[in-house]
Amino acid sequence: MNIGIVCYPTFGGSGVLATELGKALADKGHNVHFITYQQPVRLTGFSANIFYHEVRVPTYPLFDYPPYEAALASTMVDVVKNNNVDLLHVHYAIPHAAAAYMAKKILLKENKNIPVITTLHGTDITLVGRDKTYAPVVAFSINQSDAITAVSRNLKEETYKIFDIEKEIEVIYNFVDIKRFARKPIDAFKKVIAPNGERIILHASNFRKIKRIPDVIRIFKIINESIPSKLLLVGDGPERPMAEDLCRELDLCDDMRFVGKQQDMEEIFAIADLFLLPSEYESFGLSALEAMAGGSPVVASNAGGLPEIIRQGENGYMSAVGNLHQMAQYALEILKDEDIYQQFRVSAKKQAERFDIHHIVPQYEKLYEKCLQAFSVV
Ligand code: GMT
Repeated sequence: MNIGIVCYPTFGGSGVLATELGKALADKGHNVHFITYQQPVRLTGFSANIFYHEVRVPTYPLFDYPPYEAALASTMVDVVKNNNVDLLHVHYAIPHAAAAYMAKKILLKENKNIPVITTLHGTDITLVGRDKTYAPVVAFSINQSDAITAVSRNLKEETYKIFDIEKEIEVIYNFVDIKRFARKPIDAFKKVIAPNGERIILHASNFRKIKRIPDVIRIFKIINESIPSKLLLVGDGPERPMAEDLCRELDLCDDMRFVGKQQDMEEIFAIADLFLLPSEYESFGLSALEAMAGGSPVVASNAGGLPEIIRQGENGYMSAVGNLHQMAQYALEILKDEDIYQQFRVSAKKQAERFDIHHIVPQYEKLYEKCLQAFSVV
């Protein structure tokens, strides 16, 4: 198949997932055309079946806001026409589903009818999408998609609650490449972060409000008062300056390290002892799954789709959003006893295997085939 993939190329989970999906499809022999405004961060190395098409968004003195959506739709049309693309799979509804709808209509005029598949990832529905600034376009363009997928049951239910969706939403869970994440820790790296063998607590995110970064730091403070530990913070975003202030205010700077955006997350997950994700909402929590694949138990909020991947008391623990004290106690329960800790590690890896790339990618292929078949019958 020739597949066009549209996504955000940045460090967000939706772009990571879309890129990993494209790479996996290319490994299986499909031709994959990435259509993005920058090279996706996880699109590294050469693959004979992968093509990258940059969306250029020219500026003009008249434009306070360059029309990205029009540029994207036009690039989709161009890529589809010139590369015999069979279908377009767009990740994150805003504005990708609307741009795909526009591209589809233009292509139809030229007698090319191709399916558009939209994968909903989270805030494109629950936060940004539901805002009335975007909602009518989001609802319309999702309904115009030929197939809709959501990354968790929770997100599917939320989508039906928030919008009037006339079609079936299929749940296809996010995935992880178990083989890649099941790495031995690099001792030298571990020593830099925890020179005296302290426990390494990890949080990785885009540092947005929804991630509740102050909770991460305050949970760590309670842990740190009980056991020698270090907090490793990966990623960057609007909450970072506040987080640095809080670290100084709580006198934690010697035990916390901000390492910014990182490419080789598998090396970071490998040295972590526990992953913290106390978010306000997570449709899925891809970073938690990747942490589990690396053998880290997860302590998180019980928001959104997190209960679909975390098993209470087996591979991690969940508490109500904002219940810092309980989350810290759960983390200590896991970390204080080596036998318990090892059981959680084994269980975390086992759970991650259920979401292995080899189980999930075929579900997308099946959906593509179903869509193409429906189109060939028409
Ligand atoms: O919605 C966001 O915050 C951004 C989005 C992204 O692009 O990273 O994250 C969402 O998609 C991820 C991949 O499917 C999920 O793992 C995240 O849970 C989800 N984030 C939220 O729902 C907050």
